[in-house]
Amino acid sequence: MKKKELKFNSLTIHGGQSFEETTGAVMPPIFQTSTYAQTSPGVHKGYAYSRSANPTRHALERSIASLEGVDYGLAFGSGLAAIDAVIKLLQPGDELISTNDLYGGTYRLFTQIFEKYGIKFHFVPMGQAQDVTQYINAHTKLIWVETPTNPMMNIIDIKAMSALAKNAKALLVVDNTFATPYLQKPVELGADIVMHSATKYLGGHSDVLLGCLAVKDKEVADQLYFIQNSSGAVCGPMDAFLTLRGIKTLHVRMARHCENAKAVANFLRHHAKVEAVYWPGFEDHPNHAIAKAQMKDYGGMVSFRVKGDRLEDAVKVLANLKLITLAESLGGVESLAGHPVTMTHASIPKAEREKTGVTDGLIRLSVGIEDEADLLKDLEQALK
Ligand code: P1T
Repeated sequence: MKKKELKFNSLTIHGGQSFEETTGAVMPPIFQTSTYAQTSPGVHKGYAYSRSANPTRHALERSIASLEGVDYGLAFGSGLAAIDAVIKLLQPGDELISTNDLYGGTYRLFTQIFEKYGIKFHFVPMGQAQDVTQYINAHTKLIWVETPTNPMMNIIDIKAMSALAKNAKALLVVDNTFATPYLQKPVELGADIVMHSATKYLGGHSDVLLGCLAVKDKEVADQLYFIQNSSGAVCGPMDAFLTLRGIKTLHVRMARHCENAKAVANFLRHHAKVEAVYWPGFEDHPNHAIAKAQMKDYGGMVSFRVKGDRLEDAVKVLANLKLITLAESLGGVESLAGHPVTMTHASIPKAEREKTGVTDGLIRLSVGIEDEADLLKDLEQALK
């Protein structure tokens, strides 16, 4: 059976993988080496120096490419390192259109690092694709989409954004961290590059920091490989190994994350101390129909606003949680709660974040795969 014909649940385990050649090891060994013996200058077995290529990293890069349905994968030391590589495709004077609701670290990288190199960023709501058209001009080189968005769980129509990008001859990049390829395949919907903070669901166990790119076209992949090797923000072999191990259970974990998040979203929605709940599975979510069309299920993330939207109430709820841990990050097997205003989105100016709904009373939950009843009990007692 050809690997390309495998279904997703088999690809997570076998995609791009084969037994290690010299020993038959079923799991890829952790090639903890910086360099490789050469028999004559430049004559080697495909590996010369681990910044350029490392077999464990390669195994992960092949896996991520196969999951996203493309030929090219690249792995970096963090999600932000992967994003950094993508933006280095641009030149001074180029413009990028990004969703205005996105991970605070991505916003900080765009505005505080790359703006000073002459790249112009437009942060715009992307809920309605036609609202983006007015920002497109001859300098537009890249459209940056995060969907579902962090933390407001907005849904962006990838197909519609792809049509806009193609018209503008710009690249469409989708940060697929929240959905993962289990739920959403951006390249099938027209994206050129898919980006992941593999620190989250792909790794899945909150024990590794890593970023990946899956790239459709060889020419773009070659440029990104040149940047990866030249800038050097690669991941280490141990981290590549841990991420590969995480990926092997991605489909099983994601199904359970989705189930538990649905239960949590419905519980919060009917709670007297909760003002609003943000989860794309609700039929009255503004882009529910698009979520339904482009995603297999609605993911493990749920955000909500405490009644009255006061900082002290949100802080009190967070401090009262017993099973759910107050921490940055998401996508691990354990449930985490975060306060975007003071944590993940603190680097976005108040006026900017409030436009998207990131206010003092907002709490973000990464719903883990514990027993649903225990999670609901913890939320109930914390809200009390
Ligand atoms: O943390 P790192 O692996 O560098 O990934 C950055 C990143 C990129 N894109 C999205 C959608 C993300 O959520 C993140 C990281 N986010 C968190 C740490 C967080 O708690 O939201």
